[in-house]
Amino acid sequence: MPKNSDTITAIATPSGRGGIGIVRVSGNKTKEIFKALTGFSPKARLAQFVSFKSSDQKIIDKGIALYFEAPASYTGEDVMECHAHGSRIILGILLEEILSLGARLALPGEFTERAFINDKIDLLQAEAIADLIDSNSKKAARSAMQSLSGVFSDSIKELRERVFNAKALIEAALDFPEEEDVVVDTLPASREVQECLDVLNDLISKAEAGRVLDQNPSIVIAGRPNAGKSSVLNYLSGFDSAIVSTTPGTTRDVIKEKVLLGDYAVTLFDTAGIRNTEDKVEQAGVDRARKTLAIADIVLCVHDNTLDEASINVDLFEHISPGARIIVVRNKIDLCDETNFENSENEVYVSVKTSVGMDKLLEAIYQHLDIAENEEDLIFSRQRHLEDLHRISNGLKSVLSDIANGAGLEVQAESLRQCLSGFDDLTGKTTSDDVLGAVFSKFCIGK
Ligand SMILES: Nc1nc2c(ncn2[C@@H]2O[C@H](COP(=O)(O)OP(=O)(O)O)[C@@H](O)[C@H]2O)c(=O)[nH]1
Ligand SMILES: [Mg+2]
Repeated sequence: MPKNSDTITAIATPSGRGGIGIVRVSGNKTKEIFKALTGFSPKARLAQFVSFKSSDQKIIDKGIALYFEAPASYTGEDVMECHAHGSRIILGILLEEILSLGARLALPGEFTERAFINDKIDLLQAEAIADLIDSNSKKAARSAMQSLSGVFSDSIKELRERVFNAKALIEAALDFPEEEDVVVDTLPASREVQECLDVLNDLISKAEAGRVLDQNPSIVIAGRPNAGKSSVLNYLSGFDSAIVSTTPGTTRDVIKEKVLLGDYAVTLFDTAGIRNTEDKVEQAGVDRARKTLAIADIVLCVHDNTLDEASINVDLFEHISPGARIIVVRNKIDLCDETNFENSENEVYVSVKTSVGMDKLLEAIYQHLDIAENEEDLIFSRQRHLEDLHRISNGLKSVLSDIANGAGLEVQAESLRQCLSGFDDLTGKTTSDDVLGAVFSKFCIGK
């Protein structure tokens, strides 16, 4: 029996306690399961308050049962949702009961995979669902939502249509018998292909800009011993994860914290103060600090502002990855006599101790994190998308040069056909099982 004819079930809410927990069922046994479990016949799209009962008629829980009739459901099949109390035990018993009624446990992403198979969504939208669930910033969530609504898919479909039309132009010329001496006007086709390429390049740049959305930017805090690095980490993370001490060389290992800064989830790294030291353990920490700098998206170079310029750690800059943004954080201004400080997006004067200027530091960080102001300028993309988009772009470029070099029409049409298959891979029309498997297996169970 093909696996898609099974009725599947899973707990759809995260594990742990909660007010409500949901068990989902999808497939052609759903109706029977609904009846057996609740004693009622399901009514589509109506919230029915029921007692969920086991086969020996014991009440498992009371809650809401929802029924969606195929094809008007998430998966495109008959779907039931049991909204019970959010206890792992209750949900577990409910799940066992549904399994005993003939369903099997769903694989990760299997509900969404069925939605894809039943043409409720394309592959780009399926990926957007996973990206939405996993999104770690408001911007990422909004951008994933746009893809889920079909904005990315629609641009791809529109572009595919245009490439298809360009191919039709070329194929129409192909239909002339060879012996007829017609001069084929290649201009309309080449103009159309060039326009497609322009639109595609715009999509590629939005997709490249949106590539960062699913990655937590790394913010590395570095500088001399005692400059106040660990204090900055504790301030930004909102709790004391690193030991703050007057003894230089206290932080030896790299301390890593995932925190939410405003709209953004970031990973903060506190590092050992960079200096030459005889202490082997401290030296190992310094080496790690240097390595961490190489992966930084943003480096906060913390400097004790009571010290002179010469003590800024120049050695530190050598190790920072070339693409990283650097913010010089001049700390301990509470100890300085001066009160007029000029802040810029790359240099801020703060006192972690009194919090003065820390709002400016956050603003500077936000500015560097702000990859694009408008969500429309970003497409939440994956490596797979970029590879397919570049493949199509290369295909279109070679068609243009084929046309320019007067290559045969058959060659041009074939190149365009390959571009079309690139679009189909992207939306999942012809995507290989391996790629599909890789996409859906990364979903959580119950989605
Ligand atoms: N007066 C003052 N002291 C600070 C400030 N920030 C940190 N310190 C102190 O400087 C010392 C070193 O701080 P720490 O965060 O451990 O520095 P690290 O070695 O760079 O990690 C500690 O005694 C902190 O209390 C500040 O803004 N003002
Ligand atoms: Mg420290």
